[in-house]
Amino acid sequence: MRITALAGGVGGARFLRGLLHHLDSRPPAAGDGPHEVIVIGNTADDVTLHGLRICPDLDTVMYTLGGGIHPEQGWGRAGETFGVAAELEAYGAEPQWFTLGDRDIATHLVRTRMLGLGYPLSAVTEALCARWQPGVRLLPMSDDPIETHVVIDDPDADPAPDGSPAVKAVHFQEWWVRLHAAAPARQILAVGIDQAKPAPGVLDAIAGADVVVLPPSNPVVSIGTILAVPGIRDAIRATRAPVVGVSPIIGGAPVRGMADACLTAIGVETSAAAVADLYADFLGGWLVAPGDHGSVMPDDVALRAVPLLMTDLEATAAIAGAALDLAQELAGESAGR
Ligand code: FO1
Repeated sequence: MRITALAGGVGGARFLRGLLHHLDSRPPAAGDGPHEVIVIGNTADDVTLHGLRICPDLDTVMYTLGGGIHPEQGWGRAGETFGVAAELEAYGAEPQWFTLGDRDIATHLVRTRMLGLGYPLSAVTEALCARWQPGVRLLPMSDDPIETHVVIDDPDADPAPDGSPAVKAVHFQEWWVRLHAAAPARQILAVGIDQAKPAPGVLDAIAGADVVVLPPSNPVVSIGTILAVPGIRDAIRATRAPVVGVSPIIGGAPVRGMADACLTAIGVETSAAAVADLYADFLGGWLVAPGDHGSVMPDDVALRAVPLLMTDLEATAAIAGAALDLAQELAGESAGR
């Protein structure tokens, strides 16, 4: 089975780990080759700090599936040391609010050097994954620079002449990590996305998929951003593959992260149904938690209620299995039509 998944950071990576574990126990259909998973990763969280290009969502998928992730954090490396970070602090090198571990820095040094030599991000990611062997093909959504920036009130500046509060734009990482998404986002902008193209292989991965899966990643700054790369949403709407998603919201709250702050910023209710609505133009099936089964869903989206807490590998594998089962039902129906 060829599965293409759109993934953001921690939640997406954890889901993918469960998906691979589930596929280990799901023999390919007769005549099919081995299962193949292609991951289209969000790159708009990317940031340049201390002269290094950092790709948090790509690294979280690579480390999680490659066995190097810090398991509790869901980002950065296991067994980290912070010698370089301590030295940077001693120099007063800003910013101090984004902690880079020594092992993680090696990833950013290799990436920054290759980008500087002219390699596209997709080639850099392939090179880094050659070491980590994540068991999936990890594609950046685009090789072009895209960065999420957040417009927030600027308490230090005078109000505008019309009296409206002064605002400023900060990089998503500053809003997310330093401000804990506590400053209300007046706007969330993916800077550069209109000029961006899907990375090589991305559109083919969508068109050639047997199943397209949306893990429970942030619907605004992860999945939403991937969908906003010109050409990607159209490809998902056009693919013959059933598209099945897993709600990142359980009972009106995000399982982790701060998807609620992001949804509020775009005027969307924090609910499983409201997120499904964001994908209504292509979504075939939607997994929600048992308590959310009653909520009104967009038309012709097949709903399944399953426990959605990714408490451990087996629980996550069961969610992934339910998503694939739903996709096969949908494929069977459309084949039947
Ligand atoms: N998140 C934090 O809350 N604090 C940090 O200091 C931090 C450092 C960091 C370094 C590398 C990296 O790949 C991720 C890091 N993150 C940190 C997480 C990051 O902000 C998020 O994983 C994503 O951007 C959101 O999905």
